[in-house]
Amino acid sequence: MDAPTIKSKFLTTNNELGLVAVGFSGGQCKPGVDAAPMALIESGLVEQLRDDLEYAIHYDGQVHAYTELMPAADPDHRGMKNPRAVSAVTEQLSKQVYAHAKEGRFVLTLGGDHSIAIGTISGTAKAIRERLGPGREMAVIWVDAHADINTPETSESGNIHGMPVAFLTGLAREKAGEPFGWIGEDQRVSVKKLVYIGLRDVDRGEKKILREHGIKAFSMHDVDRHGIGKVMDMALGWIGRDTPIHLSFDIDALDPMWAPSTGTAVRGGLTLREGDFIAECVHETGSLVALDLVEVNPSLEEQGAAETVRAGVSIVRCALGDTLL
Ligand SMILES: [Mn+2]
Repeated sequence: MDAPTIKSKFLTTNNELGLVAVGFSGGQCKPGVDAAPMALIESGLVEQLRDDLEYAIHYDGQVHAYTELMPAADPDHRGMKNPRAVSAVTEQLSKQVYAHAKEGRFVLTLGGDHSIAIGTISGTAKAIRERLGPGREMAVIWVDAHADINTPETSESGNIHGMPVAFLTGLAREKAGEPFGWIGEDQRVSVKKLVYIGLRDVDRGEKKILREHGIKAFSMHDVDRHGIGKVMDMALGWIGRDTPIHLSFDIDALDPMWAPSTGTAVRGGLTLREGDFIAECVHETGSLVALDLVEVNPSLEEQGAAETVRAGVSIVRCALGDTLL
């Protein structure tokens, strides 16, 4: 048998993977995205990661809906919808992800809407700081049609799945006692360590935020101009070789031709191969420590649901080391 390939230089062991399945849809208004983890698992994802890619998988066997954490009442706060529910879920998820990451495991989280990244990224950021030392900061690659960096004040919809990056970078903050007051400094990431790929539906207020903070972003315009190969060279060059990477992949980054069954589909997106290529390149760095796959909603499209799930499985496999040859 071949010697196992190096999966990530920042993991304690070469092949340990913590899997967290999050059936939560409260960061936006359309039901169904909570069914994605089960659809992905039923399509054989776990067996493929174990048998084909040789991961030892730590999975508690449940899709977490966190119903026990749901507040009896959840009125809007700073215009945010379901603020206490999203806060409670992400705070708990942050602990689950942290528990895997501090053991030196790769952490794979299957969402759920993109608000759950408040939990996943805060969890890995804290664990990486503790494991590698205070000067060592994690980078985030956010692959998405949207920037998800609205503050509660710039958001027009109030849906928190459009705000996770603002809370994770500290551009949006809350005090102790407010819903997102639990997010500590050691759980945040710097705007300088954030890279976007695939953007094409960015709100006016978000464009201002991206410009004012000098945030590195490769839109579909950049993909068209340079090709995905050059874009990945530039994106990974910005991050540097010796930095752990958390990849947060929103399936709506793909064009609806390949991933139609998602809550906020936008035409003019990445091809399936471009999405896979991004995941392959990030894997090849040997620096990937965590992956989120979010916003697959199997209930929206009768025809397209299966292919959207298949696209999601493909992205995960590529990010975890699958290769064409
Ligand atoms: Mn998103």
